[in-house]
This record gives sequence, C-alpha cells and structure tokens, in this order.
Amino acid sequence: MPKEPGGPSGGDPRQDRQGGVAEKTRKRAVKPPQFKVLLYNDDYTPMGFVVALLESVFRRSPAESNALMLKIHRSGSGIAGVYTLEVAETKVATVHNLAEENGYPLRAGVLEE
Ligand code: TYC
Repeated sequence: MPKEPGGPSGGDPRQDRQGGVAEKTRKRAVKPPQFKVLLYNDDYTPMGFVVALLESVFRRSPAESNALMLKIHRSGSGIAGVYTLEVAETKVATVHNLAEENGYPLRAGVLEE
C-alpha cells in the first residue's frame, strides 16, 4: 500500500489526532530559582587578577570583564553572573580557592535573584 504523504490528513498534523482532543498541552517551562554571584572590592587584589578571573570562571569577554572589574572597584560590588544555586556555589568556591592560592583577599557571595 502506498504511504499517504504527511499522514492520513495529507499534511496537516493538527488533523491527525484521534478524537480531535489534544492529549498533551505544552506548559511553559518552569525556570529553576536563579542566584547572583557577587564579587566584592578590596584594596589588595590586583585588577588584572580580577579581570582574568571574570574571563575564566564567569566566561565573560575581555572588554566586559574589564568594565565589570572597574565597576566593582568603584562601587564596592558587582554581579559576576547568574546561575542555579549549585553552580553559583561552585563559582564562589572557585573564586575563593583561586584567591587563596594567590594570597589575595578577594571575596564572592551568592544572593537569590
Ligand atoms: N580595588 C582593587 C585594586 O585597586 C581591584 C579590585 C577590583 C579588587 C574588583 C577586587 O572585586 C575586585 N587593586
């Protein structure tokens, strides 16, 4: 038997259901709670270290990283990125580990959006 092109209705998938009632309705995806990772200014961490960290840990471009570092330097804090809780906590731990390994007092924290 030759296959009917595009299903029994000949191409319109909306007419291929049995009984005419949709069995599934697509619901809007529920976004998991999001958390900001904040970086805080201090007097000792070198600017270049913060820029490199924003690029490597937070995947920001060099221009963005430089602008954000200066914003934190001038205002006291800034949002490095927004993530699920587990990822945000891992980013904070990575910042603290890198800072400690290099002898800098750089601090980061998590804030619910
Ligand atoms: N204030 C630091 C300096 O003058 C630079 C700095 C920027 C430190 C951002 C931390 O999150 C920070 N070397």
